[in-house]
Amino acid sequence: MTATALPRLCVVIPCFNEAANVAPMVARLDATLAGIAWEAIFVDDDSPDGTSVAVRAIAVQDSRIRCLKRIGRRGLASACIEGMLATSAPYLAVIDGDLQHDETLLPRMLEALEGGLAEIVIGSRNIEGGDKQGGLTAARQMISDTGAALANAALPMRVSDPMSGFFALPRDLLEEIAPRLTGTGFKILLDILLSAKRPLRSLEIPYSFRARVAGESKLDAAVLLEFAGLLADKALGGVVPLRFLSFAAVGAIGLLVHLAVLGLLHGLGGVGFNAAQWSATLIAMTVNFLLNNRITYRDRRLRGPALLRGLVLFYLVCGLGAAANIGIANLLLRDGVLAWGLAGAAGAALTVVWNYAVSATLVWRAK
Ligand SMILES: Nc1nc2c(ncn2[C@@H]2O[C@H](COP(=O)(O)OP(=O)(O)O)[C@@H](O)[C@H]2O)c(=O)[nH]1
Ligand SMILES: [Mg+2]
Repeated sequence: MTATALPRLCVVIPCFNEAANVAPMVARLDATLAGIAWEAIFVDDDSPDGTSVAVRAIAVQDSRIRCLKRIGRRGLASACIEGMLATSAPYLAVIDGDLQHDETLLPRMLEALEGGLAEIVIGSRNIEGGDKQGGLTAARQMISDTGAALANAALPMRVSDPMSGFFALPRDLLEEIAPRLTGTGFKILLDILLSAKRPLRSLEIPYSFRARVAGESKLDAAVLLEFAGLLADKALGGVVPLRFLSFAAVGAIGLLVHLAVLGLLHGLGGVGFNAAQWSATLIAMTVNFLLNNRITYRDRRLRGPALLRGLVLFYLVCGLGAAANIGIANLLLRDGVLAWGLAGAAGAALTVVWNYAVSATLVWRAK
């Protein structure tokens, strides 16, 4: 067997339920990258529509096409990172697998990197010549604009489209930054720019975001929350786990729900305090569970029978947590260690940590 030369460019294509877009994507890459040694890695999170089957059907005849299939995992950012780390090509590009990005930019991106014009080249919808209207609804556009403004406040350099999912960089640079990446959520480019520890020399090339033809978008309002989480994580130097922040924020919402229900039932409705307290606790725990399931653990989201099982477990975990909260607060108070306010706060803080640690391992265990 003879060895073949290493490709210059590896195109990393995150995809989830994009089976219908795989063959057209390969055909477009083949056309636009003629004359360049390239390979493509489709990173598929075990899509139910058989995306990986579609990739492998092409891969058996074309060794430039590879499939990185992850089981029991979800996440755009981590898919991109793992794809980028799975190649030895000197230059990397990331592009969506839904044909919304303009792949004809790739040769220019590679040229700019090879020519040393920039350390990172970004496909941008927000500069002159770019068109952001094409594939975005008004609401998505607003999220994107708000995000870009917030991101620029946190970044050491100006980037007009820091939320872009279409960019290219040398592998060396990615490997240098990789250990510091947060790797959760959707904003892989922003993660890279924030983790670089120095302003990267960037070049933005305008393009028009195309409308989706096949498949559907996986982004929703939770993305903005996730984005806030990414900024918080970077601001805190990655010491406090993001999930914990999200869990604690959901807990704070639960507390408000609890007080509101208690006020409604006991204060306004004249329901006895104990009954009102029990109802408020149950409702707040249920709201907490559903929010955590949707936001904090969206990548391990429970559905169907598992959702019910999880809810019951969550009641148990929180019930124990509440008992411990009262016990600890009483102890601290009895021994005169702390004043009642501080004793209560210490009890509550321990409860959040307990609830977080135990529900992460029992209710939403990683598969
Ligand atoms: N591997 C992987 N790919 C994903 C995941 N979520 C989204 N994608 C892919 O990331 C790209 C961008 O996602 P999309 O939903 O189109 O985002 P939008 O274009 O901003 O609406 C698409 O190619 C998706 O198939 C995921 O959890 N895992
Ligand atoms: Mg898309």
